[in-house]
Order: sequence, then structure tokens, then C-alpha cells
Amino acid sequence: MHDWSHGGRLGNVITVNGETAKTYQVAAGERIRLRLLNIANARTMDLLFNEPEISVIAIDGQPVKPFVPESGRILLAPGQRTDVIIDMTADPGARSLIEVVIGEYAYEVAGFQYDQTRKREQTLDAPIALPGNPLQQIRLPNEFMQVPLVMEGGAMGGMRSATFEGKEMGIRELIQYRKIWAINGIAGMPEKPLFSVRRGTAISLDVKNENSWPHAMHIHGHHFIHDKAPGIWRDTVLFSRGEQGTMKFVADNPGKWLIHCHMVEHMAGGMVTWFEVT
Ligand SMILES: [Cu+2]
Repeated sequence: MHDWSHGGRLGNVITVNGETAKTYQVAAGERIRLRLLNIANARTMDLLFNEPEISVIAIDGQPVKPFVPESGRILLAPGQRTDVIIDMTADPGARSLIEVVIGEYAYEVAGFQYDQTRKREQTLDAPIALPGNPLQQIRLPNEFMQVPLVMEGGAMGGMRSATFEGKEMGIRELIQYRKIWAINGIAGMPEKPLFSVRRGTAISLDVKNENSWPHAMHIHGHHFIHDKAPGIWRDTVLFSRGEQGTMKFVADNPGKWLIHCHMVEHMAGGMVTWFEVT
């Protein structure tokens, strides 16, 4: 079993577990599990697996009903995790690639090298679903406290001003403080939380990405359901430019928690806020 396979980025070089063109030795008939984690600070990885018997079994650490990713593609925004199981079905001696798709091209970032001998004639037929955990038992209610979350800023974003450290500033002044992103008009950590609720309150973050960049929004302390992927509990979701959507969860974990863009430069540049559960 190989695990904790993660993609990083040094400039324009994409590495897997710290290596370029990493090769994993496998055998025909073997079942392997990969834990994919995108640790690049800004690049969304569009991975392409050239193995037909691949199933996603967990997303952001939460079990999902196993499914075959469309066309072998797995999209990972910074900070996102996906666990897959692959039954290796190519012939002994074969090599199959793990690629990153960028525009019309696919680039090899790692690969599987098959041994000359088979591990077994037929792949395992044992089920691959992970046992559920308590989150899978939670049913979201129909009523939510609705919290707007508007992301602004960036190049060509149209943001004119925002509040930083309690002071309203124009974009030129914000840039002097290296703040070019804002949530609900506030750049950087606000003094007051975005919301403060009693434990057990159902929250709907009503997100609008009102700028020209994708953002991987991440919540601490909780997993949520994104309206475009019902049934999947995740802690990070990518909003493309101009996209709107909801992130719904029950605030059941007492404490003070961050909400931020998982693209680290965006977070440092102001795209961060927090909430409180008492
Ligand atoms: Cu961002």
C-alpha cells in the first residue's frame, strides 16, 4: 500500500512526494490505496489517472459512497484531499502515468511501473467502501441561519476599498499593507466574528465569489455540504470566478474557527475571517 501521495509545487515544477517523475512499483492484480493531497499554495491540480479501475472512497478525510471519477480526472484545489483505491489491471511490465492536465495538455507527474510478474490473476472483489463515521449520520435541517460571504479583490477584481484593522482604506492604501482581498468588505482578520452562535445552530454560508479568480474556501473545525455536491462532507471547496453557492453545516464544535481561502497568498492578502461557537 502506498499512501500520503501529495503534490507540491516549486515554481513551475510539480513534485509528488518531493520528487519529479516519481515511479511507484506495482503488480498486476494488486489493489492499492492513494491518499492525494494538494499542498501547492495556489495551483489547483487537475489529475488524470490512466487506470480504469479507480474509485474515490473519501474526500477531505470523510468516507464517500465509492464512485468512479469521470474520465479518471480528480480535481484538487490547494488543501483538498481525496483517497482513491486502484485495482491494477494493466499487463506485467506496463507503465501507466499519473498526469496533470493544464489546458489542452497532460503532463506526467508520476507513474506506476508494473512488475514482470502478476500478484494475482483476478483483482480483489472485496468491497472498497469505508465504514461511515458519525458525520455521515447527520441530516441537515431545512432551516438555516443564513450568513452571506462575499469574496472581493485581486487584479481586475473591481474592489475599490475595504476595512483593514478597523479603518476604511482605498485600494492603494490597502496594497501598502499587502491586503488585496476582502470578505464582506473586510481585509484580514476582523475584530468581530463573521457570526457567533450557540452550539448546534445550522449555518448556511451563502457564498458569492465576486472577483476574477478561483478560491478554495476552507472552514476549520467543521465539514460542510456544498450545494453542488449533496451527500459529500468536505472542508474545502473551490469557487470559480463569479460562482455562487452555499456551504451548509451544523456548528457543533465549540471554539473560535477560521474561514479562509486555502490559497495561502490569498489568505495572507486578506481573505480570512472567523466564527465562534459557544
Ligand atoms: Cu483565494
